[in-house]
Amino acid sequence: MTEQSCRLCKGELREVLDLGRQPISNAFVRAEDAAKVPFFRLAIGLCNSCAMVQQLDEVPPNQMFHAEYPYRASGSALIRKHGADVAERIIQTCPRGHDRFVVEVGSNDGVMLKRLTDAGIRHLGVDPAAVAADVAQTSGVNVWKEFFNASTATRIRDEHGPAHLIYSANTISHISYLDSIFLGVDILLAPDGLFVFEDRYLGDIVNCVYFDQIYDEHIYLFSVRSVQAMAAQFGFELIDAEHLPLHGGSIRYTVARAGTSKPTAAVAEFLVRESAQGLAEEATFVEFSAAVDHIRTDLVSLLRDLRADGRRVVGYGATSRSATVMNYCGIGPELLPMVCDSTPEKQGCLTPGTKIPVCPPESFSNPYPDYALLFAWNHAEEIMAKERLFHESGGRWILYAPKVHLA
Ligand code: DWN
Ligand code: ZN
Repeated sequence: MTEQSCRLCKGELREVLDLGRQPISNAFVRAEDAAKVPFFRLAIGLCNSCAMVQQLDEVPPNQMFHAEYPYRASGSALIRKHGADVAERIIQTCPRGHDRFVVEVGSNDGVMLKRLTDAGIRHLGVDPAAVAADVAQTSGVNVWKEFFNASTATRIRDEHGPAHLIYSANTISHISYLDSIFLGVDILLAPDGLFVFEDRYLGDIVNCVYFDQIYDEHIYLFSVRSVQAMAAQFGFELIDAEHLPLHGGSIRYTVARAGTSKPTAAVAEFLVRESAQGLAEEATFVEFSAAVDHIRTDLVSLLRDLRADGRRVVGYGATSRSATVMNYCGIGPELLPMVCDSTPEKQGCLTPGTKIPVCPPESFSNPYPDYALLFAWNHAEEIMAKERLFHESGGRWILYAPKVHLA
């Protein structure tokens, strides 16, 4: 189903980038099931009216976010620390002895809510990824294993009362039916409550050519302008926007009921920067598309040259994003014999579409390759520290954005 009009404002959508036929990015399956992995056309469009960048084709949510969804938020030190920081901030805003109810949409394995549990703050996580939710429940977190929408919100409110804070990280942009999300927020949120969500930032994606942030799960690529328009459309107001260094650059959006809070200066400042960057201009994406193509040409020729020289190259981090890179560039086992990853649920499986074996991290040093293509670049600091012996023994990291380079 190809969207021609904006999912939010029904404005005209203009296609600005086509990354071709792509698999479901987290469809890590055993070899015998690899041929069954569904594909779709990965292309994005820019809305003429509200500037929302969004997928043109769409994968059904239950095919992406099913019970065995393999991503584990606690799988990196970066996200564990971020979860702790967010929880600490929430705890600071909860005056002792006051009853506060916090709902997290997309709570995954409880990396943030675990801390609220320990602090005795009333909370509820909502996440359809049942196996990840089981991990959260085991650590005492309250979770409902389902999708958040208007009907879930109604039942939460009936059972727990209004929420003072609805928080979400890297989830709201993954949901196409945002009208039901905002209706749910309207039903569940206390009159002076806040809806706070964090998502990768279009400004950084365009600026640093992070084209791998475009994959099935990322229905929308938010900008401050498009989020402001979206909130207003549903009777809310964007009152703050805070840049975070996560995942190559993210924004924490704070939304309140319209007219209940005065927006901070940050919102206006971002809008000025975005119009200077041309984030609502088609020409910006023509340039972006050319830069993406350039990366593909350079990366494939580098991998081919290294193979011709008899060098051994492997992948590091079987991220969701790596599916976009490998399938768009046509990188298969002949160029990359394996990808190592620390997520047990991915090990022993094949990468979606390109069918490269995913191996445990121990296999990385047994023996070290000559080069490692770092798909988990957003965790570069942790990974490079962990694998410093690779570099000390002459190994080189290959990175591909904003340009292909070695480290
Ligand atoms: O938006 C999303 C982000 C938040 O998480 C989701 N749509 C899905 C997921 O995206 P991702 O798979 O690109 O996430 P990460 O956090 O970039 O994935 C890191 C991958 O790297 C994981 O599979 C684990 C692996 N890893 C590793 O093998 N060794 C990570 C670290 C830190 C390591 O040391
Ligand atoms: Zn629109």
